[in-house]
Amino acid sequence: SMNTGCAQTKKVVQLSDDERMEWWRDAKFGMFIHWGAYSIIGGERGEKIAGGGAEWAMDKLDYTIEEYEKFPAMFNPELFNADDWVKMAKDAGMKYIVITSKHHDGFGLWDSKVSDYDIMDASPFKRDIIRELAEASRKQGIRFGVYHSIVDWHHPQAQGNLFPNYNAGQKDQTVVNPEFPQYYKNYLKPQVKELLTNYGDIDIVWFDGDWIADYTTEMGKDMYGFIREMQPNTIINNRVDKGRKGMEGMDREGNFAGDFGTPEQEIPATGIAEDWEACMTMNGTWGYKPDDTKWKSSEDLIQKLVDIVSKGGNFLLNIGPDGYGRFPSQSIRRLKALGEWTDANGEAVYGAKASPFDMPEWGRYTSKDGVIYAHIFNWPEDGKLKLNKAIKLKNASMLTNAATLKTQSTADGIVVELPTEKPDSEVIVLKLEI
Ligand code: FUL
Repeated sequence: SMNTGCAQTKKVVQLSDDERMEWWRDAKFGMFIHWGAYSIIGGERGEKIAGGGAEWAMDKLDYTIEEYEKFPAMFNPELFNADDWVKMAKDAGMKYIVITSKHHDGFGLWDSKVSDYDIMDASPFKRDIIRELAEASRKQGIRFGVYHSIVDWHHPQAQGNLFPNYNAGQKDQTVVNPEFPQYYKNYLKPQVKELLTNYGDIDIVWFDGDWIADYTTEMGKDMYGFIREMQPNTIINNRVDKGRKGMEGMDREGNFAGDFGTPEQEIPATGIAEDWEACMTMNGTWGYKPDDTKWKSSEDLIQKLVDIVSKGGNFLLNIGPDGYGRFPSQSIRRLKALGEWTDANGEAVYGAKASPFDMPEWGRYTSKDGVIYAHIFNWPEDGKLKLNKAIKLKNASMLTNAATLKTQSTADGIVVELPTEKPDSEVIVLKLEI
């Protein structure tokens, strides 16, 4: 494979933490992609993975390593087109992509010299998926990152105690594979090095599997430094650190807990001072599972995006493409709705800050200098929208209609008179100039 040598030849300017995080803080909305050999198993014996997490098929369906290897050997997603995927993300209003370079099953989607268990050697596809997506992202002007699992069910030293073939199903989290440090040094780090040196800028490194008993705080610290040395300006999630899910342990002072928190399938009830990103599925599973029925509505997803931005976070919304390389049609429909909404209302999302006020019962606020945005989830029946008392209003209009809306001053604050009929949009946004 070709080594572009970018990291070696390009002069890299070391940014301050705030400068480094700036694009990410403004971006607000990204696409997560869970894709791998498990994407061709999704529907098989669906009831055994009924709880979601079809990407866990190897574990949940009790495959041995040898049994599972037949799936990479069949993984031949001839309909995959990186440009199409990136365009769908962009059109949905997403500013970055994070794809699984390797999930827990251990199968790599890039051309690896460290292992033969990769797309070039273990599958008939023989196209470097990470390279194609990295290049398409750069060409279309969106940021690119990789999800990389620390746990590796294909590697005898890194299966952890969740995989039933290791320690005969023991769930004791204190069990340690004494050889894990060898995997860390001779396999995991070299993998990460390939990803960080052969593909130009990797904007985000999103670790997972840090719960594995064998992974230590020292390794996390070492890994964080190792990556920043290769690419000083990349952004790393808090799961690089041992056992740091959600917001737990976020500590920008020590900086070792990573750069942002990763609440999973949940939106923290109130805003958090640290940087954070909520990752979420559109349905009930990360990996492809055609019999899944738990699809969130487009309206729900748009409101979740607004909710997250109003609390100062980012939204990483997942797609689980199928084994041919297609996004599920249900996902495509939702991406289109998100795109239409962000197209019309993006001003109230990108670069916006958390709400300075308590949550109103009709929806959410976001803010920018001199402007408050009111996102209406529940259209008031009498058409009167009560603003927070602290708002000193100069002008109110809808984002999609510049006409000034009438207002009344009351002892309780300003009331905006809305059109009696709710315009046809999942969330109507008012621009309040203050
Ligand atoms: C979890 C993983 O176990 C899931 O499979 C998924 O990748 C999610 C984002 O993180 O911890």
